[in-house]
Amino acid sequence: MSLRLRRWTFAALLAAAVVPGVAAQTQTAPPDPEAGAVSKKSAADSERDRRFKWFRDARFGMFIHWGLYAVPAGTWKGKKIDGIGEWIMNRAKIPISEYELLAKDFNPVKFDADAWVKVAKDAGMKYLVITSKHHDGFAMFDSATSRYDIAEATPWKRDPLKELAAACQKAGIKFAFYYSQDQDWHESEASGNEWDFPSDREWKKSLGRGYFEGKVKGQLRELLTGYGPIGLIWFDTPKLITKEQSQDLVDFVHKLQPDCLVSGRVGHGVGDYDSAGDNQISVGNTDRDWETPVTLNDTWGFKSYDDNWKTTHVLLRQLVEVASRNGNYLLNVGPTSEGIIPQPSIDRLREVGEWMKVNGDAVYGSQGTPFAHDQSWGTVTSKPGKLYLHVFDWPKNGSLVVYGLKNKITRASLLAGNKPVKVAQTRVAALDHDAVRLSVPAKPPSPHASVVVLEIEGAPKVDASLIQQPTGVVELKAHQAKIETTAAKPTVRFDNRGVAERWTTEADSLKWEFKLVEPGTFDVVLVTSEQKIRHPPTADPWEGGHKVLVETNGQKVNGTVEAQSKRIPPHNPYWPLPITKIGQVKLDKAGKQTLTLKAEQIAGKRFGLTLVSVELVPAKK
Ligand code: FHN
Repeated sequence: MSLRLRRWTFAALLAAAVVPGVAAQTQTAPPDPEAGAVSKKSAADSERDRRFKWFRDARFGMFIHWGLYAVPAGTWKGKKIDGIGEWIMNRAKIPISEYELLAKDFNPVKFDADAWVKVAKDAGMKYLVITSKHHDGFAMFDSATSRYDIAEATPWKRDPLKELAAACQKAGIKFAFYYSQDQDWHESEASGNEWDFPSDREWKKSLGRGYFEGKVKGQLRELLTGYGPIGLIWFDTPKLITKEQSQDLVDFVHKLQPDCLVSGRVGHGVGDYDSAGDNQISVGNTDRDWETPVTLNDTWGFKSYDDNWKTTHVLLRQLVEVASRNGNYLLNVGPTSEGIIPQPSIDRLREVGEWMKVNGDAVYGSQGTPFAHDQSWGTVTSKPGKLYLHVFDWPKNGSLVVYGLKNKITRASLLAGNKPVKVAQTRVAALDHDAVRLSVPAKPPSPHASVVVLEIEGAPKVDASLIQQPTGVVELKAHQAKIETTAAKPTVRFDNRGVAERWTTEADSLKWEFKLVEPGTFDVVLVTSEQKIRHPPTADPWEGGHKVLVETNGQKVNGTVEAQSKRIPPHNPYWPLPITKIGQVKLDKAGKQTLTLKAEQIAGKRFGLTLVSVELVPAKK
């Protein structure tokens, strides 16, 4: 049996299976650029385009996790508590009666809504999503539904969400709410609190009616009627919620504010758009809108001792990678209980904003890359008539090369300063191979990503093959393979990163077709993935020892998967990638080639073989 997962559909197929709360996606074929026919949009598509316009234009938003958890800030009774800061109540099993007392110490006298919104605006963010109620059940607004709220239970007595709504309105930033609909550790009819409400609740097959109809809908009604137009409701962690309840919430939100979008984490695939896993940059390119939430350090809610800040370089890489895959990047800050956004966050956001001021055209309202393969130097976004090359590794020899573009380029320039760049296009008809060579200055305009704009004639036409890159490397990503199996169905599936996981049987294999430009001798390198880094770390995040067989061009290479070295991908730093070189192959003819990877013996069956890609790397002479 063979199952071809096309690039634009595979994440769609699998997202729902692997990420809690990710919406299932409808499968529709993308327009065929070669066909030349302009398909008529259905009324539903046009309506969706209208509702999503601001979201697609924005591409970049600010997430804010702010709540009572900012008071203990990761430390409970003198002990540092592992994990993300806003989970302290759960991790330390703090009884409700004790946790409630934190409200007395929550006095954010330094809070300034305009100042927070300015930080977002200066960073180039176009929307802001704040926790109106997180899993701890505490409402960060003046709620008439529950007295467990900031205006009644704290000495501060203000409603910061009212102030933020007004500040966003003034600044032209879309305002939105996070709302934890399922976990509410303050309520017995919700999910999550097994320490106050003992876990013998076998009967609990859904969110309790009193909680759902009372607190959840009551508070959502307040949020959707008292704070002006709301861009979206960011639901989270669907667990107990039934499909009917998820749909009920979607309808409830749309009834109160028809244009308000609903995040996929409302559950059961009924949200308006998809959500990738936390800190997970999806391969995207589905026909659904999607977003990924990312932390600036490792926590969402403030933790006084979490100093593992991502660099500006990594943040920009993530932002651009997400845009290049048609997604939105929602970057989180966790303010202190005094109401201050930590300075390291502000510093990085300012630098991101400086880059966006110059290069924002390549991100706002952009669409993803038309290419099937990644570029060795960075990534690509597009707009009608334009391709934006985001170059993270600026060429040292002054020549930036792009393979596979068939359109005529009418002009090439650096986005910074609109300086023209010399361009040469060549074509080898026998190989159906097109190359663009750009003569770029020695010094990159940006220390992070320098953007080269290609103005092209017509809609992008690209070679759909996986082409060997100008560096000589052939990169065959797991999700770009055809899965073959001798079993009734394969066990292998792909996570949001496009990584093959659950490869636990010898029945499955992966097969790629690719285009070789420069024949030669190549090292065969397997790039595998550890499980996501957790705090505290999981005991054994990776399994090796699998015996594999690679077949290409009539040659066979056997090997064992080992962690000979590790890579940390800049855009997905929570997943270290163990690397194994298993041998060499000689490919002596340019043109179409195939490569098959078989698992001859899977050693560990917990995770199995977790494959990112097979690479053919020119062997050193
Ligand atoms: O449990 C939450 C977590 O605290 C945080 O809010 C993140 C943000 O995406 N969502 C949940 C975990 O996925």
